[in-house]
Amino acid sequence: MPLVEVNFDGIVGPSHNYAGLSFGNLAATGNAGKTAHPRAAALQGVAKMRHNLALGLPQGILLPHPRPDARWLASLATDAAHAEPHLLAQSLSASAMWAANAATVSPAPDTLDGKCHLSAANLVTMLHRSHEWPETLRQLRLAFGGSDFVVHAPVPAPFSDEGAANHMRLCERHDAPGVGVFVYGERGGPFPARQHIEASKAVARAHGVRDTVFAQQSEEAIAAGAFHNDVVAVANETVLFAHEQAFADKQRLFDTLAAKVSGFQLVEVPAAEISLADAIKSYLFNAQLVTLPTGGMALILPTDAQDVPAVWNWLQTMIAGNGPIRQLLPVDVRESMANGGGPACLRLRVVCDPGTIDPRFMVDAAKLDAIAAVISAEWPEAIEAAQLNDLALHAQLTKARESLFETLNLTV
Ligand code: SUG
Repeated sequence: MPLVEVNFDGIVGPSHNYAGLSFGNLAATGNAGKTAHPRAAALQGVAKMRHNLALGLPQGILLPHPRPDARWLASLATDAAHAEPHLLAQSLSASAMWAANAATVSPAPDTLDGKCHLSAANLVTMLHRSHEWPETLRQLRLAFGGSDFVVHAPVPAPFSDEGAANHMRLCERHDAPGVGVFVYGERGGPFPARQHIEASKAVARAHGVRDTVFAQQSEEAIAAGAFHNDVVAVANETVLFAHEQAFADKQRLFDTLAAKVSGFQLVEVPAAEISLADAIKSYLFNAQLVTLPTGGMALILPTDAQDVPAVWNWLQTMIAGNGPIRQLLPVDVRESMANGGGPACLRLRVVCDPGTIDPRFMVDAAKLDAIAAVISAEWPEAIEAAQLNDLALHAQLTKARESLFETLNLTV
């Protein structure tokens, strides 16, 4: 079976809420305290997967983490019944839904040992995300337990790593050797730079990536709210789609890629046409740029991009031209978007033979129906900020997750 790109979407967990925990993520802090709708959020995620399956794209899943995270609270010598509200909120986030932050992936054609390497991200910059990695690692070791894969534990603190959200791969075709572009940050104005260059270098070394490029995110992008590179740039095969202000030294990056990648195509959006602020509000770059089985590339982008006239007009002009991106396919992921997570945040890309993945982590339309039935029956309809300390709600969250795992024949 040839190597293909499989997208693993994080199923939105039943604790999805707006606690405003991510400093530097303008949507998340701007929506702090609003009522969240976990059931609708998770069904939006399932609808996106159905949409992508219907395009003929193979689809996988990663599963919600236990919330509140009792193991993490125990490591702080407390529990959900006694934790102070600020700690309880940190233990309840459904942030594992953003699977692009689960790991960095280097497919087999790029690595010295010819295996596909995955490194779980430590996510140490944000407290609510810093305790994701043990469950992420457990799931990755199950899903990618076969001999074609090597799954690595995270890089140690303090070198912060946010996974594939700061990594791009350019190649002639998915199954051909590619260049791993590791994007790191140094400064972000008032906001933290979440990807440390030492973490990127350690991951590249651990994976044995033959061809690497290290590129710095621009300070202005992070300061404008691009807390991850995938908020201002996305790559697929030979194409890099990026905002003019995404990188600190864009010319060096573009020249390097042009020299390394045969057929390299840059689709750059000028700041004069779409400001960084509009790019971040619309999340047009936080799109899944995919090669369709029928040929040509499509941009699966949030419906929010339609609401920003400068963005939608620019996209219409792009499509009318003769560039490599031939279709715009909007998907509604508004509940996730309100926490700063678009279509690309919700998925982890793995180029592999789908037959080598634990089948419990692969989905088809029938399995998505079964997942949607559990979500509809068990996910809370709404979670308000004042409910976060409700022990009955916590019991519901645990039961909902257990039902999903049972349906998928997985152990919690
Ligand atoms: O880490 N939001 C996430 C959004 C992650 C988006 N992922 C990518 N760009 N790949 C974050 O900032 C908000 C959670 C809260 O505030 O409760 C949050 O974690």
